[in-house]
Amino acid sequence: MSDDQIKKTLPLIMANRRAGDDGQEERGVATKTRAKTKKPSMYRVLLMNDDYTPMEFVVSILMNIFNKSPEDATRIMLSVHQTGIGTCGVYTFEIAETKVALVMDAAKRNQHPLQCTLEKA
Ligand code: TYC
Repeated sequence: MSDDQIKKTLPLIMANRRAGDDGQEERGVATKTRAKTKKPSMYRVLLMNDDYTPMEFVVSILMNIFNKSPEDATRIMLSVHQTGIGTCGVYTFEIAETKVALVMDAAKRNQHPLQCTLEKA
C-alpha cells in the first residue's frame, strides 16, 4: 500500500472502529449474552415396598431402568424393603415420567404389585 492509499484508508478504518464495526456488513445476529433457558424442575422417582414383588425383580428394575450397579440396586431395594419407600433417581419430568411408566409396565407384565411414582424434588 502506498503512503497515499494509507492516508485515504486510515480515517475509514478509524471511523469503523469508533462505530464498533469491523467494516463488515451487518447480519443482524444478536451477540449479547443472556440466560435464555430456565433450569428445568426435577422430579424424584420413588419405589414403594410391598409383600409380594420378588427382591430379584426389584434389583433388575433398578439395574435395567435406572442404570444402577448390582451393588447400588441391592442397597436401594433393601432400603425400600426396610423403610417402605426409596428413591431410584432424580430426573427432568419427561424422563421421570417415562421411567415410572417403564416400571409399571414391567410390573404389570410380570404380575407383580410393585408401585412406582414421582414427586417434585
Ligand atoms: N418386600 C419385598 C419382598 O420381601 C421386596 C421388595 C422390595 C418389594 C422393594 C418392593 O419396592 C420393593 N419380597
